[in-house]
Amino acid sequence: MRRPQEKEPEVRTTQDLRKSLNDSLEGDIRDFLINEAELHTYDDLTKVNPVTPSTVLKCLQARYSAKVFYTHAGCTLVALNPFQPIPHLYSLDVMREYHSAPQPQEFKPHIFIVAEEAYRNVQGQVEPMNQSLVVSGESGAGKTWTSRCLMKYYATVATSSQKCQDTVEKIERRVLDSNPVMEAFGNACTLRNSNSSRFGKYIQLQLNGSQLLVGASVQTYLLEKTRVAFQAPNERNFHIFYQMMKGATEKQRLEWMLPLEQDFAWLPHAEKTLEGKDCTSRICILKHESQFYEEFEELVLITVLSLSMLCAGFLQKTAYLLQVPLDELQSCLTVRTLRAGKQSVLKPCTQSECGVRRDCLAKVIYAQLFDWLVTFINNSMCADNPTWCNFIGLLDVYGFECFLLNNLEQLCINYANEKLQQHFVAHYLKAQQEEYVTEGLQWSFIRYQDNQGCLDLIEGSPSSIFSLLNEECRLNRASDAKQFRVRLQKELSDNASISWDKLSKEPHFTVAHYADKVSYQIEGMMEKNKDPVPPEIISLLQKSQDSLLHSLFADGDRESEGSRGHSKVVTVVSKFKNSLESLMKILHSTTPHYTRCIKPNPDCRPLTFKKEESCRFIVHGLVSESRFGLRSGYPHLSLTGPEMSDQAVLGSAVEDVLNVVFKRRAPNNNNNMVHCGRTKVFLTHSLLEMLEEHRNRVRSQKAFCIQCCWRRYQ
Ligand code: AD9
Ligand code: MG
Repeated sequence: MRRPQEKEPEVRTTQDLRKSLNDSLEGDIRDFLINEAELHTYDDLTKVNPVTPSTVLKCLQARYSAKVFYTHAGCTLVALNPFQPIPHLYSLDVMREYHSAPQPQEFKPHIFIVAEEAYRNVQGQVEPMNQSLVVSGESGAGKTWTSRCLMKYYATVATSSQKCQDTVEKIERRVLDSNPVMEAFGNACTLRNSNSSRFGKYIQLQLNGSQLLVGASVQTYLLEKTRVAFQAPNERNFHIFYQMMKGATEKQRLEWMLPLEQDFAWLPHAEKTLEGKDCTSRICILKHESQFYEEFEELVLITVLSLSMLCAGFLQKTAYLLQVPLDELQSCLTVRTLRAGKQSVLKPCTQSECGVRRDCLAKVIYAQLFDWLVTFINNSMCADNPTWCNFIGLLDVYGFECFLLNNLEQLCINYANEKLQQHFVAHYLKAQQEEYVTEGLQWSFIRYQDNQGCLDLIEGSPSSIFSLLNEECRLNRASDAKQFRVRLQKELSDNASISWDKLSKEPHFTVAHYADKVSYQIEGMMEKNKDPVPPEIISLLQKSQDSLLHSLFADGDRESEGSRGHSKVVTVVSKFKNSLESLMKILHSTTPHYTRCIKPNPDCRPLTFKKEESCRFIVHGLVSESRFGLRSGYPHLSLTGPEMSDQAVLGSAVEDVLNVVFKRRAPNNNNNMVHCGRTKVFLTHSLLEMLEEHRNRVRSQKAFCIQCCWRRYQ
């Protein structure tokens, strides 16, 4: 709050000022600059001053070099991926230490602080409150790893009761077991991550009145089933295929008619290992560690092997393994039935149509299998309703994606991330905004990016990308990418979040997401949204002699092409939107805790920190979170007495106080360090820290003086 005519004061710690940071310095806060040599000691990014992308990045880099992987950013925890096992960081002893500490938040930043905070919150001071742990970050940043870590934490700390040790142990095992099984079926090696989750999941850990883990349930979101039949160059199919192929015994090989060294087109890059373990050892782990394994082995065999056979062109073997009549399998893949009123005409498929049908058979079996697996896992670990009263939910969805070519899968994934971002903004920023407005503060000093425009573009009504895609599907006409692009342009160009690259030859649209701009190709998008399943395929599978496979399709609830009336097409985006809306409802009804995982280098190299663009984007997000000290908003001093009618008077009083405290001059108000409201004075975390430090200094000086006097007196 320096007056304009005042002389520029001397900088106290000139030697600490680094030239490289000068550009990002604002006004006069140079006095309070961080010391770069000590950057790694900042365990909360809100304490870094000034908070700029450059200082935040430097701080994270310094901590990473010092092998410190967790940092607070106000209310968010930032987790840097070491890409290397750090066993001592997650040992049972460490878990117990955080769990038994009276104030775990005073310990070094750790994922266990977040875990423990949620665990304590569940019981609530007034009434129990369900909690959600939302783990976000780009692909390969460590979300799944972090979720596993959180599950282990609860499976350890929430099971200490002697009384029901047996049941608890069983549940704890089942909950932990669900991870390797679901990852085997739902994860795959991609360009970004060798164990990339190709589905989203929300696990609810159910706790009873004594806060013991008594069960769990899992909800999954949009499995990327197209991967079964198509893998981008240098990517792989789902892990389970390789694990079954490599892990089969000689006897099984014969029984399943499995060739020894067969190159399956659908199983590229079989030689790759996952986290240092090859597929043979992985399937062994799965067999030994998972109680589920035996129960679903049969199903796995049928589907996995038949799909592989199918792709290698062994129709006879496929029919045998699927236990369906060979001639019907053949005709279902090569002939389509056209219906005109009550009449039906058989029409041979072209070669490419046959390929599409084969892929469709594979996808529909795999998707049903995955759903069955999720139901199976839920049945085996979900507690009876009266037993549990609260839950802690762990959300691990696919991270924001931007490839060279992006299609419907990426649009859905990035849409999910937009929804989560909106939830974050709504939860933390809007609540604060309301308080500031009540206090009569100018909200403008908090700048944040509201992504409502982008969400309107994707899912809004009456016109949005989703609604137009759905309309195309309802019209049931041959999809034309160029025409669709024209429609998008006509109907949505008012929205600032959409644009088109005029030079691009392929029909596409570009969406400005909160994270980055992503270009989506339109070709194939409408077909993927329709996700048609020929009715012949469903009726074929219903005839399977295998009881499990038969049961998967018995009720015929999987809508097929033919069974759909034009008016009630359930498209991929409609289903996804609905499932996300239910997720958001759950999230809104719980207390959220955010962890942002950061991938420090694009190549997943151990202990390597590169300031790549991808990293920068996350850092920019963190800057806004940190800058505004979100732990509890701005720390504030509540004033007693009547409401201040004149905030200017209060402002100058605060200025005087700070001038006295800091002897020379207070930090400049233009730097947003102090804001005077009606009943409160809001300070930034950094100013608060300075005041605290000053108080400590004064106290120790006083103590020193007292000691001296005492000695002299003696
Ligand atoms: V994706 O959106 O599913 O593609 P995630 O889930 O964010 O992605 P994942 O958890 O799979 O990434 O982490 C990628 C790899 O980083 C893991 O396979 C581990 O090898 C590595 N990782 C992640 N976090 C840690 C950690 N805290 N300590 C050691 C880690 N290694
Ligand atoms: Mg993952």
